[in-house]
Amino acid sequence: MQISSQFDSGNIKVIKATDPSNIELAINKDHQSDFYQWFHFKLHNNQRCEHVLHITNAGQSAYVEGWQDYQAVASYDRDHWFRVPTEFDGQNLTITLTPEYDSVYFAYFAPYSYERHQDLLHNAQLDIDCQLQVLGQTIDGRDVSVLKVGEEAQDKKVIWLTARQHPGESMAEWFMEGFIDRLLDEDDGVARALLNKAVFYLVPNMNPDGCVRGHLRTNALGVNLNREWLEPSLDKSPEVYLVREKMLATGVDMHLDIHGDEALPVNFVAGCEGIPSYDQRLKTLEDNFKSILLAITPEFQDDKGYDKDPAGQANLTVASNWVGEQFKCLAFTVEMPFKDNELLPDPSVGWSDNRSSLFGRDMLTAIYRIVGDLR
Ligand code: GEM
Ligand code: ZN
Repeated sequence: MQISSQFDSGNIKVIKATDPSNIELAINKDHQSDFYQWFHFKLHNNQRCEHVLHITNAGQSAYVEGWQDYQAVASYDRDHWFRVPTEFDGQNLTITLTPEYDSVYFAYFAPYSYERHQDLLHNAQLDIDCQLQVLGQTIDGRDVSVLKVGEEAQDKKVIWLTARQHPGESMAEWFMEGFIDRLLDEDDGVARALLNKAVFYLVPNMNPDGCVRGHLRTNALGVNLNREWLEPSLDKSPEVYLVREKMLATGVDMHLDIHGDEALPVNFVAGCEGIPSYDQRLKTLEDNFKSILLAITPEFQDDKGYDKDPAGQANLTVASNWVGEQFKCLAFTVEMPFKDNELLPDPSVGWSDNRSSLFGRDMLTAIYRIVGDLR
């Protein structure tokens, strides 16, 4: 029996792997950080017996409440990911599976690889309406890439989407894949009408280094990019620095920052109610956008979410708060679950790569319905 993780976004440490009924593993921390929760590894064994895998340090992970009612994902072909029986006893996360094939992958959520990221960018650039721009490089030397879709014009709004500041939240890039595919679909009326009203700047992956390294929450230097937006630096957080400079150059009329949430089994958004410039205009925009999204898809809800920030007390190091304050615009953090949408549960896959992608496609319609009111 072999267990390995030396591949894109791989993360596991093998403690003991001799007896299939008692495999002991641990998740590695992000480099230069105490955060950990993302795992992704391969088990190879030709014995068709029940395998019991214990992740022995789950009790000290970043978001322990994320393991309650959580089911790990597995795949034999690295394309279809399904949920497998998983229990948490407060310390150990225990996954149980009798494999159908010799090789099986396990992960915290369906991985989105760096190769697929490159394919997403380069397939998009083939579209006449899309320009692939490289803003600079990350700490490990990867491109900070943005897709510009459409052309600026006096009467057009400027809409930014950023995603996967937190690398373990791979659902964020599945969301972006669905969003981009639909936005570039020349047969899609919403997409075509929207491009007459807005130009888009899309960053499908804010943190490619952290993704490849198998991190949960930080970049190659262990920096949480979603706490860098007030004072980013080229030597600590070039990913944020470069995107933020581009935003200052283009202006922003609307921003969505796409994330995943470990604990809440729902899709939700977090607004800018705590920024100093919050006013009735922004509140009305936020309320209208949420009402629109509720009407578009039952995959969204607005009953559960983060605690609201008290007036004037928003953390302006957080992307959507800084953007909302800087540009006095509609800005949301969008959260999808690592678990499932409890309002529409699917026990076989839970919340998934495909449902994330479809949610991204639905977001286009919501933006189309609000774009005329942004300013
Ligand atoms: C969260 S967003 C921080 C809280 N935001 C608001 N507006 N309350 C983070 O960065 O901790 C996003 C995430 O981690 O998924
Ligand atoms: Zn996040």
